[in-house]
Amino acid sequence: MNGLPVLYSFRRCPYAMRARLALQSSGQQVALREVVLRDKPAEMLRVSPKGTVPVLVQPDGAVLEESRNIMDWALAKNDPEGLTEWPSEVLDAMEALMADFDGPFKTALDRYKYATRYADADEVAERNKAAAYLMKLEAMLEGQRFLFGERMSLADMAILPFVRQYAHVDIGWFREQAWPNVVSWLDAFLASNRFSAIMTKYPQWKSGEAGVLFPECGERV
Ligand SMILES: N[C@@H](CCC(=O)N[C@@H](CS)C(=O)NCC(=O)O)C(=O)O
Repeated sequence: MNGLPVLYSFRRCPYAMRARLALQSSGQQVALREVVLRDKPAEMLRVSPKGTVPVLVQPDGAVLEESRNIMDWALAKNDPEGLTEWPSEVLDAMEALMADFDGPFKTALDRYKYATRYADADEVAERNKAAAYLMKLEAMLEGQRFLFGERMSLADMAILPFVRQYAHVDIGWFREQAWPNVVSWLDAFLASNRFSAIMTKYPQWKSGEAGVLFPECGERV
């Protein structure tokens, strides 16, 4: 495991999920250290004091502490699925879409999911704010399997874990809404080998341990 980048990760975190999805697609192996958010390892906080996961530490000590940067780093090394290989105008549209989901969609999602933590949050209003972004995806998915065509893109990979989080706040309600394309897109992702390969359960990493080799076989599944 020596010489491999280290990834501090948390299984259920959507940001860590998308980092693992990109690493798994690229076949870039890391030593994964499973973090418990209420008990973050001192080793992680030393290199990334802001204390969020995922964090990737390269063998030369360089630190990536934003999930999008970890995705971009892995896919720049190797992108066998062509997740980033699209015409420049499509790549621009993907960036704009990912910014919407990382920004106002995620803000509304947090205030919907954790409404009790925000004194002024109206759960239904926040749910509706986020829903407007899902209606945009619904239109994009009309007649095609993925957001930008018949194959997965960086944007699908970056956004799906957050749509999963939204859906699971109230899955019954989510399934009844007028977005059948979004439901099918999410269901196909949740049923995929790709998803199960990044959702393996690992015990909490303890200082001095090597970490777990991820992805397990270094190949895309
Ligand atoms: N902008 C960061 C956000 C990462 C983030 O907020 N992760 C959450 C977990 S899903 C976290 O670590 N929160 C810190 C905490 O809960 O203590 C990224 O893209 O990596």
